[in-house]
Amino acid sequence: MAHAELPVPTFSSLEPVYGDGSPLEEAELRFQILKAKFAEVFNADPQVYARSPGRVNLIGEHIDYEGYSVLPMAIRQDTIVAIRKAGTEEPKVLRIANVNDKYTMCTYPADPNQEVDLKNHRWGHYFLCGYKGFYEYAKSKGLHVGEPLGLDVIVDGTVPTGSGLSSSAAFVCSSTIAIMALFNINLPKKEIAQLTCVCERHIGTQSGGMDQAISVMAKSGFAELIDFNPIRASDVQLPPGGTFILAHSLAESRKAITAAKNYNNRVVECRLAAIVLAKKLGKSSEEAVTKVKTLSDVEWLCIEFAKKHEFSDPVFAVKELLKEEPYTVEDIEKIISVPLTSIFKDSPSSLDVLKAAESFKLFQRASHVYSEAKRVYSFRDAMLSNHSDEEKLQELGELMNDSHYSCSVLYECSCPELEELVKVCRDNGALGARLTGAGWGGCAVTLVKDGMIPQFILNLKERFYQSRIEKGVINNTELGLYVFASKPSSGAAIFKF
Ligand code: NG1
Repeated sequence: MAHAELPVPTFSSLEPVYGDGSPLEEAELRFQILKAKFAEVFNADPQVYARSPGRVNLIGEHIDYEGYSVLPMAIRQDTIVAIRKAGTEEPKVLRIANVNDKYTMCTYPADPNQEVDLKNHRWGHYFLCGYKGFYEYAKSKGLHVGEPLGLDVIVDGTVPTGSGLSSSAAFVCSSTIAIMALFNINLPKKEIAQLTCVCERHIGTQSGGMDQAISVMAKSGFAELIDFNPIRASDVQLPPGGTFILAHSLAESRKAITAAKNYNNRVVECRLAAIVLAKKLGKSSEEAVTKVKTLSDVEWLCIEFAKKHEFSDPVFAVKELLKEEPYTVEDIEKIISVPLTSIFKDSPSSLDVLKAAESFKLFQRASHVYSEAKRVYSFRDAMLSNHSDEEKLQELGELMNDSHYSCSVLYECSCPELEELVKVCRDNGALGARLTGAGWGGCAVTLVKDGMIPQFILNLKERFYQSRIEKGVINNTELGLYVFASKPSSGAAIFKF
């Protein structure tokens, strides 16, 4: 059976996930601490544990929500959720604690219909996303899971937060899977990937499904080409001789909090670009507004247009039909004859975007999305080609550099710290370097020849981190948390001991 058709695996020991040697020892210690913390806080043992990893996206940025394929791999850092059903005494509550005392206990009523309070962001909200999503799923499938119960939960996460490595998806996926396991429900991984993507939208970001898909479906040793609608994962083997190094820019990317200006803003800009293109390519206003949701919906129209001019690239249509200057609300409404507020009337987070934005860069965003979508396939093709490993690594590096340029200049999701870091990586021999994840802070991923790794990390330390260590931004001893080599790791798992 295909990997994605299988349920999330359940293990009674840690080896199948954490391997042996020091990773296993480290995991054993984490589980011991979790168990002890559970006893201390709730005076009981957890009934079940679930873990789900963070990820690094190698290429394909800000295109998953436009329906395009992406190419991430799971990293070894993960989130573990330990859980048990609490007593039946009233009031029933969700008590969510963390092994790290920095995250104080969050308490919520055991009510799956409660809204997530987006104006007061709390770390426990991500668990609530999984809790709500689980009950919505059960209801939609007519599953009898009984009256909502109180739950006791302890969380342990090693994915650095705000780093573009998807600590949020690791948390939402491990929470959802832990709750499901508590109710003895398991599903094919591709369905859990879809379900957890819907869960995470309760946090107020209009996410695509990349992070949850790779966190749930990853396979040790492989990156995955993830396709959407329907979700699919195909294994991609990275060429030998090169390693992906992750380096944190030390600027925190706070996606949920800055959504109206950054992440959701770009989702809205892409939708508007798609609607304007549809209108310019002959669709009626009504059809454009009701049927066109993403740039992938109008790609075929753009290609038809390009072909009439003896081109085949949808970017040709973008260049011919959209202006480079930002569009005001009035500019767009004049073209499509529909008020923007009515297009987004059912999406409060999009209405927040309209309130926060003065104008929209449709040309730049559409150019990024179509060109980045193409780079994902070029990246995959480079790996499958019969070129030498050396040539393959060069090609991958160049595509990563092109992707970064597009993210930085056309999509404007970089920041000064990431720009500096990417430059330092390239100046010190990286084959390619780019921001990874949503951007506006967080990590860069850089491809480095194996033989150069120790010297490369040393140079990064000297040329990027040293001044920050001196300013007290980070501690010398913590450097390993901010720069590390990463091999493709395995996906979500359940533990019952
Ligand atoms: P981060 O912020 O790196 O976890 C976000 C989205 C992805 C994708 C990338 C940009 C969530 C959970 N994840 O990732 O779906 O759109 O940005 O490629 O919102």
